[in-house]
Amino acid sequence: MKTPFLLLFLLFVASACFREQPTQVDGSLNLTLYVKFEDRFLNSIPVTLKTYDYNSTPFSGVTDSCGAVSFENIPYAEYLITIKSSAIVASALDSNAMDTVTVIASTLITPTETSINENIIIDTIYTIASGAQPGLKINELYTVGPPNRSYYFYDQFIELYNSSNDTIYLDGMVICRMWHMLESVTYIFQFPGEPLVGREYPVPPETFVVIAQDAMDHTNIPNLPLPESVDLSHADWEFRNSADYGDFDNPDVPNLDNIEVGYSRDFMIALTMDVVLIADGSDLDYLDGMDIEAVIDGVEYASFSTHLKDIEKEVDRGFGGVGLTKYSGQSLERVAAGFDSNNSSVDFVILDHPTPGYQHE
Ligand SMILES: [Ca+2]
Ligand SMILES: [Ca+2]
Ligand SMILES: [Ca+2]
Ligand SMILES: [Ca+2]
Repeated sequence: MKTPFLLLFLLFVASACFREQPTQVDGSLNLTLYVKFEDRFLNSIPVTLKTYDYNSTPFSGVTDSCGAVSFENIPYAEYLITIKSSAIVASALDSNAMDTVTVIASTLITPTETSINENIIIDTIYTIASGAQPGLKINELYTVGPPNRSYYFYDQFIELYNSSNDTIYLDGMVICRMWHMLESVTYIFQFPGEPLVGREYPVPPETFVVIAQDAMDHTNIPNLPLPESVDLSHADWEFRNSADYGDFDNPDVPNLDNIEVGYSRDFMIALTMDVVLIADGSDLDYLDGMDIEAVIDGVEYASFSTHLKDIEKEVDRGFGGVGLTKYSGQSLERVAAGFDSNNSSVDFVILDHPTPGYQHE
């Protein structure tokens, strides 16, 4: 029964030959690529080369023990280099240990006449951890509450940032507080709209999105002076559990609602240790955890350096927030807007004050 597939394949090859791309090449190229992650060369990594200049099948190779892969006598052309592979890399948390993470790269290599010999290219491809590519990021987590003696932390907010060049749509996305690893979701609140296809709630490139626990002016609570809190009355969104009639609802600020059956409280995260995820809404079956394929970004934070991780290293290789202090008004923000190496130990800094809707200087 293989014949139909073979026929289809031959038809495909035949039709591909009728396209207008040239099949004669203008010369050849010897290309050597070194593949690195951070400061380490990676061996045994599959590398794929594809050119759109010629009608040719992709080339593939695997890096050797020096982290190099060579392609000889390939057509002289521009190539798209792609890598997606698991790799053994230095641990983000223990300098004596190694971790397995998925590394990715997608880079164009263009032969230029400025090369010493234009037919020989030697270059280095820098891979990044999967999850570190530009996109929608959890940019700031303000969790600890303002200075106060009333255990007030209802001014918590999460700030997102679109670090990509494309508009991203929040429709149907979910924000989760995790308990331990992807298998255990503590809370799951969802943006309105249809996941993956909805186009109602755009986030243009380089835009911040503030999601308040309660979208009110927390500096102006009756009989509770909180001058160092934040005015979130103009937040972009607020968490609002429609099963909790006591949960404040600012009519001018749209809501993310709880979707967990039987849960009737607000979206609250722990002050100094937790994991927060944003996911694309393709996995709403929270009882068996969250599919890693659905995760857009995840951040772990903990106030003490000996903390053991509560989320997979594929989501976050480290954790931010060492030194966070309850009821101090501190906030945790990426070092630069959207900066993400998938290692919150280096991606985040503690600020003295939160910065809802903007990046600290
Ligand atoms: Ca709320
Ligand atoms: Ca509202
Ligand atoms: Ca990330
Ligand atoms: Ca901010």
